[in-house]
Formats: sequence, C-alpha cells, structure tokens
Amino acid sequence: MLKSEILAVAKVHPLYLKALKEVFVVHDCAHEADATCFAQLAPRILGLAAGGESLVPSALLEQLPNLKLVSVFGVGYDGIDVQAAVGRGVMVTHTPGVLTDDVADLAMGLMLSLSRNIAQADHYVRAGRWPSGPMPLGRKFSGARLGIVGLGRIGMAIAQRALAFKMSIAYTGRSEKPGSGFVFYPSAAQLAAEVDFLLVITPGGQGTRHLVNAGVLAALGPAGYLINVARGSVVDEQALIEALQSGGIAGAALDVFADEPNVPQVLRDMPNLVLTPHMASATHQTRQAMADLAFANMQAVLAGRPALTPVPECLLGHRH
Ligand code: NAP
Ligand code: 8YV
Repeated sequence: MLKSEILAVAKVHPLYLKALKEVFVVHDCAHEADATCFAQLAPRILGLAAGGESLVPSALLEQLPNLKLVSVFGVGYDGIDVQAAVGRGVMVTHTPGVLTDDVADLAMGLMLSLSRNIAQADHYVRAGRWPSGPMPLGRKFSGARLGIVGLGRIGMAIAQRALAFKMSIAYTGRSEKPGSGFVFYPSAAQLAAEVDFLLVITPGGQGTRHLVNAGVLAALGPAGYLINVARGSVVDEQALIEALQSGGIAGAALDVFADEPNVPQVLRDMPNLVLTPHMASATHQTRQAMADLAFANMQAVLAGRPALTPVPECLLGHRH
C-alpha cells in the first residue's frame, strides 16, 4: 500500500519526526524549496507536521488542496491560521495536558531562582567570589503574593504548586473561574497592583498581544517580578526592558521572547533576570509524550478516525 505523504513545515522534534517517518513519507520543509517542485508535490500532501512556534499561514493552506490536518507538537498553536484551516475543513490538533506538569514545574523553578538568586549564586561560587564576602540577600518566596495571567490547565497547575509554598493566589483571564477559590481581577493591571510575582501563561496570538504592557509593569511596581512562560508576544518586550532598566520592576524570568531564538543583548546583560531558551516542556519524558500524541493525531485523522486532541476551534467547525 502506498504511504501517505506529509509535509514537516519546520524543524519538528526528532522524536515526532522518527515516528512519522516509520509510517509516512515525510517531506522536510519542501514548501521552502523550489516552487515548481512543490506545486507538483502539493496535491499529494495530506498532513502537516508542525511545532508550537511554527507558522502555517492561509497562503500555505491554499496550496494544499487535499490537506486533512495540521498536527502540532505543542499546546500553543498561535502560528497556525486556524480560521483558514477550519474554513477549508482542515483539522488542527495540538498536545494539551501532557506537558502541563513540566511547564508548571519550570515556572516554579524560575520564580524560586529569581527570588533567591540561584543562577547568580552559581556564577558567584564558580567565579571564586565567595571568599570575598556574602551575596546580596534574596527575596522571601514562601508566603508571597502570586498573580496568574491565564488560569487554564498550566495556570491551575502552577497555582496548585504555589499553594504548597503558602502563597496567596489571584488571577486574571478571559473569564472568571468561580470554583477556583482564587481572587479574580478583571484586568492584568489590576492584578499586577496586588501581587509580588506576576506570572503569564496565556496563549499567544493577536488576542493576547502586549497584554502585559508599560501600564501593567508600572502597576507591578519596583518590588514586583514578572515571569513569562507563555509566548514572547504577550509581553511588550521594549516596555519590559525600560521597566527593568529604570527599576520600575525588581526583575524578570523569561522562557519566551519576542524574536526567538534571538534575545536582545540588553536583556542578556542585565543582572536581575533569569533567562531560559523556551524549554518549559523540554524533558525526555514529556517530549516523548508530546511526540506520541502528535503522531497519534496524525495517524488517526489520516486513517479516517476522529482526532484525539483537536484545538477548541475545530471541535465545532470540522467537516471530516
Ligand atoms: P489553556 O488551558 O487553554 O489556558 C489558557 C488560559 O489563558 C485560559 O485560562 C484562558 O482563559 C486564558 N486566555 C486565553 N486568551 C486570553 C486573553 N485574550 N486574555 C486573557 N486570558 C486569556 O492552555 P494551557 O495548556 O494552560 O497553555 C497555555 C499556553 O502556555 C499555551 O497556549 C502556550 O502559549 C504556553 N506554553 C508555553 C510553553 C513553554 O515552553 N514556555 C509550554 C507549553 C505552553 P479561558 O479559560 O477563559 O479560556
Ligand atoms: C514547545 C510550547 O517547546 O507547547 C507549547 O506551546 O511552547 C512548548 O511546549 C514547543 O511547542 C515545541 O514545538
């Protein structure tokens, strides 16, 4: 039997690629190569394999008349034109849930590192500076006030962990979660004014672009810390740089950036920052679980079965 053909639109994770290659013919980024060759290949492409940061614009979808699905290795899918996909009857799937614990764990690690200067302390000892005196004092973490921007799957997992640190928890988001037991604020600025740590964990895309802006950072204030594990687009990076430079906020921990993998030199030079390379779900166990789920979605839909984890927009609009 002929193998189905799929297009990997970016450098997809090796575990996902390996599983795909065992069953399908995979064309690696063929859409970026010669346009004539791609035009010949395009009608045979039935699936797109993508990562959480991949771009799938409507212009690409339009070139693929027989496309059935886009299977994203990641929970975020802000680079996919989902409305265009829905309009063409193309399913979009992602990998919710399997990475929730890892992202929440890293968020806690970032907050601890930020407040207790763990990254700086490591450099301090390695550089032989300990004999010359103690490090500056940190900020007590247990019992502090945490504000979560986006109390979804991951936001809730972070809240559960924060309770063990005796933190008080408040949140903002599109909708109030009356059952959560946490205090809701209708805007990010109102939330920021009431917390010590403001943690961002919404989806990216136009709906959340620069949700954390200069006004929100001013409300967070000189003793406040910002943590972003969502998408770089959710924070106005220039406003953040200005707030850090002026002492407008105390510090920040960032796993995501506006122009990944490029991080502005000014951020890399600042001492009151913890920077990680978009690695919140990057453990062996979770990457395998993500690859298994992304592959299972691809296999199911191409075999004519329902998708396991469609994005919410596709729960309603799907025609296959
Ligand atoms: P989720 O369960 O869908 O939660 C998203 C939350 O954000 C929901 O509470 C949602 O509110 C809220 N939200 C959505 N749009 C908003 C808006 N315009 N303004 C305010 N709040 C808004 O998703 P999740 O599984 O927790 O993942 C969240 C995001 O984390 C992903 O989309 C991705 O961008 C990011 N992420 C990053 C990494 C990393 O490696 N750094 C890893 C995984 C995920 P409602 O409840 O009202 O819908
Ligand atoms: C991944 C993520 O690193 O799931 C997401 O939305 O941002 C991360 O888990 C990324 O998607 C890998 O492609």
